[in-house]
Amino acid sequence: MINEKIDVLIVGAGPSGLLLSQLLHLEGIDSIIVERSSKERVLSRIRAGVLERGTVNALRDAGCADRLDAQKILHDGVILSFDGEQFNVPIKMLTGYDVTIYGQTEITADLITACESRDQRIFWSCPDAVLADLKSDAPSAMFTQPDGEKVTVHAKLIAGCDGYYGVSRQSIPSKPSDNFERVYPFGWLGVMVDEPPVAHNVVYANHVDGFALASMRSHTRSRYYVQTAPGDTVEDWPIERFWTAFKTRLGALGDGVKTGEPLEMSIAPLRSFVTQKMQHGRLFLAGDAAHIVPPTGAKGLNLAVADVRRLARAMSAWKKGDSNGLERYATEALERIWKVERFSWYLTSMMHQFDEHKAFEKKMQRAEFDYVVSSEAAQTMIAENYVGLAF
Ligand code: FAS
Ligand code: PHB
Repeated sequence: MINEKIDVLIVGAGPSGLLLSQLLHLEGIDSIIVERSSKERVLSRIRAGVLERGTVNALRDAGCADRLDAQKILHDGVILSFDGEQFNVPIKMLTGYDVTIYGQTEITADLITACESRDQRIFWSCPDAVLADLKSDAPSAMFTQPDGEKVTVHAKLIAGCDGYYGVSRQSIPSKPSDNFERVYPFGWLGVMVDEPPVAHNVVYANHVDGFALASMRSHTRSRYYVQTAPGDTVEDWPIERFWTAFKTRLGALGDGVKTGEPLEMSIAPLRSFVTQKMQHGRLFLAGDAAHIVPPTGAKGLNLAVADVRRLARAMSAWKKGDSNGLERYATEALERIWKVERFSWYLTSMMHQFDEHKAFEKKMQRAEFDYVVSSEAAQTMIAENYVGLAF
């Protein structure tokens, strides 16, 4: 039993929960984190790699960006490829901003290091958290520690940072009309390999065989993806099949791909999802707990950080007696969330092969690419979304 009533209970020790605890600590707000998985499992996850300016600034504000600033790679453009024809969108020339390459895995490690340096209380490997009394002024969470000890934490506020499959959103009464979802008829098979990246910028490629993405983690470690059919598993994709598909879908650029044995291979499903119910009583959702974007456009992690910055600011004001930010949190967060959902849906729709598409839809995809190539206005729309809308 945790006898004292803490300020904030955070559910989930992914980037959202860890960053929130760090930002709250800097404001003198005490929190406890409960995490379903072990620390090792959390640290082993491979996910995002492209950071918007707002995300980098948030990590700097949190005092967790030293390794990022030492190791980062800056990109001044992003390459769109259509049936082997490439176009580099000059994002820095059009917006004045770069994007930063630095893996989410590293961000998680940096945030956990910061938590441990200040003895942040994190209950790892507690998969059964139950939230209660969310509409009261003393909401609580009950969970069981690995040694079997039952723990009850009473808090003044609860932050649901536990991702799409977490308990927090499930604890909010909602109607079907509160939630919006599009499940895409394909997945992404991701490969990490210790070989130099094929291009100096990230490449999004639409090819008649399917989508491919060429990214990186450093100048010697590449992160590559190909679109896969619904129901495909990693077992359906021996590495030789992956390399053949990846090189083909990149067109002439594919000739320069340095192949190798994968450090990791995994398939992620693609969906767009938003719940309008980001708040219920003293529970506030942030990150993937509230929304999911297809990874085309590299927005998932960045959108989560935007929520966390907004929620941390609102909780800091609440601590000083001003609850307006918390009352407006969901409304203001959703305004930006929908714009980011739009961009992720737009790039996913433009750059993937859809079985249901007929000749007309395929022509529309190609026309969109040709319009971007011919129009600085269209390039600027892509650029300002890719570097990150202000928050
Ligand atoms: P997360 O899902 O990262 O973290 C939630 C945490 O809560 C996890 O540690 C989980 O174990 C924990 N949790 C869950 N249920 C719980 C419970 N009941 N009790 C306690 N803890 C609980 N984004 C990109 O921009 N680019 C990408 O390439 C990309 N690839 C992705 C691949 C995969 C497989 C997934 C799932 C997501 C990917 N994303 C990508 C999106 C991803 O980066 C998220 O946006 C980011 O992890 C969001 O962070 P969190 O909101 O912290 O959610
Ligand atoms: C990555 O580097 O993992 C990455 C880059 C861009 C995306 C998605 C993932 O859109």
